[in-house]
Amino acid sequence: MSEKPGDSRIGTAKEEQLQPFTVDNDGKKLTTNTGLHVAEDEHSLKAGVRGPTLMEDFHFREKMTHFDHERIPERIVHARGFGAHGYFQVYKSMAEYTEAGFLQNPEKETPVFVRFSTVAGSRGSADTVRDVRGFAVKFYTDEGNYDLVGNNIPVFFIQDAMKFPDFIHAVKPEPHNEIPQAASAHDTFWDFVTMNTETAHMVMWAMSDRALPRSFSMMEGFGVHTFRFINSQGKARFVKFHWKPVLGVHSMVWDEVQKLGGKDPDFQRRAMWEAIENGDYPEFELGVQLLEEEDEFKFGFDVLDPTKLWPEELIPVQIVGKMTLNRNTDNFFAETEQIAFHPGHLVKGIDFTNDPLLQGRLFSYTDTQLSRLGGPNFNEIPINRPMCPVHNNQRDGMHRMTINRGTTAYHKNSIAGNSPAPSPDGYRHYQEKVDGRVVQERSDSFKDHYSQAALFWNSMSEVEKAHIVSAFQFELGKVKDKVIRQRAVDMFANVSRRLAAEIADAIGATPPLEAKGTDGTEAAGGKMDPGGMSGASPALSMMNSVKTARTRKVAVLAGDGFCGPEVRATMDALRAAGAQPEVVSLKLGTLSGDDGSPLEAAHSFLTSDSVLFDAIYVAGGAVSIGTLAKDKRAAAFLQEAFQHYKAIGFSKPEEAEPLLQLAGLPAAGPGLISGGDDFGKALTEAVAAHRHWERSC
Ligand code: HDE
Repeated sequence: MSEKPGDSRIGTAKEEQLQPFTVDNDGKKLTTNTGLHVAEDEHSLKAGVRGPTLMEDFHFREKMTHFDHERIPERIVHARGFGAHGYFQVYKSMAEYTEAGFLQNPEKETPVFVRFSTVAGSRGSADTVRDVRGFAVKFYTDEGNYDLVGNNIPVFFIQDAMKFPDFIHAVKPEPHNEIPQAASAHDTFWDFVTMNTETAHMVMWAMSDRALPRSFSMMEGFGVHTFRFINSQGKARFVKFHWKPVLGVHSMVWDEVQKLGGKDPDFQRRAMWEAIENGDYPEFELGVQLLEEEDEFKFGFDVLDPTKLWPEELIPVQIVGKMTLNRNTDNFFAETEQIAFHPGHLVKGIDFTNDPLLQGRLFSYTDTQLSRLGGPNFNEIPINRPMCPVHNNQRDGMHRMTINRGTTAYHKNSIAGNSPAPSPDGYRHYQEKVDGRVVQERSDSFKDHYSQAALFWNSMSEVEKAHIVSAFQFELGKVKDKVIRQRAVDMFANVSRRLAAEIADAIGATPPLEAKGTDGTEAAGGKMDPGGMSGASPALSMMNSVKTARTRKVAVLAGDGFCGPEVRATMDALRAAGAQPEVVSLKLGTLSGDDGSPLEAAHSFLTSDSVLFDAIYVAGGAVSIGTLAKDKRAAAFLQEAFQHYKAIGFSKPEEAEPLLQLAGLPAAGPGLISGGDDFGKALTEAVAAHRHWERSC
């Protein structure tokens, strides 16, 4: 059982299953892999103290051999990831729609393991790069493992799996010099985008702040493809899956994520690890959009096209349950690295559709595990084992763990009474009627590449639009080939002429003809009817998301002589709202307040940085502020937080004046909280607001 701080739960069934495989070395004697106690682990066996090393030193050889083979191939995509354990509970039975056992009983807790990831970067790349985030969930249900292998963006770049290797080759570092790492701002990516215009919609998302999430627990998840729910009467409906973060959907700004890449490349994994250790468990509600089969052709887009979303205003998202991540891994490699997801790991009551992207994934995921995990027995690795019994006639292969008894390994047999036998209530594929010629073509219904890209653009607030424009300007500004740059401008003029004109202006390209600064309604040439929408889907903007101070980190800038009562009251108010105030000072150690009270400085200006925090509170007390006002690093801390639209609090403007002056900051303005009777409450609200975009920086 877990006894980690913050883990209030007794432990999950999965944890119990993993228990026999975990090993604790505390107080144990060192052994070889065959269990022999070892007397020497620092000096290899030599012929004389200065002589050659001897082959017969089996402990040295075993130690070195194992080390030489420690690495396995990293994932081709989604190599950089981070995982945690948790559980899922449905709010009410979904029996009307699906037979899936884990969606029936609100009392039932189904263990899960979730792995979040970036896509393009290698395993050691930075967490905060501009990229899509993977959102893969393995449900260890009583009826077998179910994997919902999704992303934090509801659509994908391409429509057919055939193009996936090409797309990934284009976004990965260029092959001749392996540059740039974990970035799409280079020629081959934009060449691919502009030569394959089905990418338009997803590229709009990738250039938006959705690709810069504040944390894993503040991003949405999407199954992307259309799946099927099937109930016990055999009735099927189309379904799209959504994960909605309880903390709301929030992102960072570009300058901030770039700095974080250097200041703390582990920023997001550290945040999730610490949140779980602190008992601030990341929570996500599961939502479904359901569509009757007879409504399949009712919309202006093809419901099987993975570059299209179903606007929530047309097909509402029903919230059906919640996932809570409450336990960190014991071992990154054994759990997070070895977990093997596969969209084809299904349970009864859920099936695929003919989405051609999904169909190709069904082959790829098992195939890739064969080389990544070294053979066909990867489902026997503890993290991948189902919670229910496994009985079949599959045998042998590299790394086989199971010791199957008996003489038969075939079906049908009479020797073992024909067991294991298929059961009539087992999984059956949905009996969809299929009709057509064998062709290598794309359906005409997949050929509109711009309407939903324009829908996305039109749904953004002005702040979000401005961020999208500068993302394009940056990315295309890094493209060396002027022809590709121009093609991008011309392509995105189909989404919005204003967008294209603003991109062109920054990258030395020719603006699209008739650049009038209009929105996508005009640009899409009358095709703006993604299913009866008026041209905008408010659900796509992050501006109206849930706002809370929970888990937000607040830097408390203080020196000796801080105002004890004020600092205690303010930090208490922040903590009461779930925020985490942490003291930053000139150096580490214990500070002394004007009333003699102690305050532990957990960080110094050397070990910390403004980008690691969501907000700043300048502790009151003239002496403390006077000390800070002599240190340019304190001013830089404030300036940067101001430029990143973060809340900044100081209780007395006149007292804070010297520091504000050094930082060149105004004493009043959006997100600048000062004075007032209920300073702690006002600051907490400003922290909860996430960012103060009204501020002009
Ligand atoms: Fe993946 N994808 N993918 N993908 N994908 C992999 O599988 C692939 C796609 C996604 O944390 C690989 O085990 C193809 C869409 C996630 O371990 C590989 C196609 C979506 C993860 C693979 C797609 C995803 C992967 C690499 C187009 C969102 C990480 C290692 C047909 C719905 C899972 C591995 C984890 C990983 C193939 C497109 C999500 C190579 C062929 C669309 C979250 O098999």
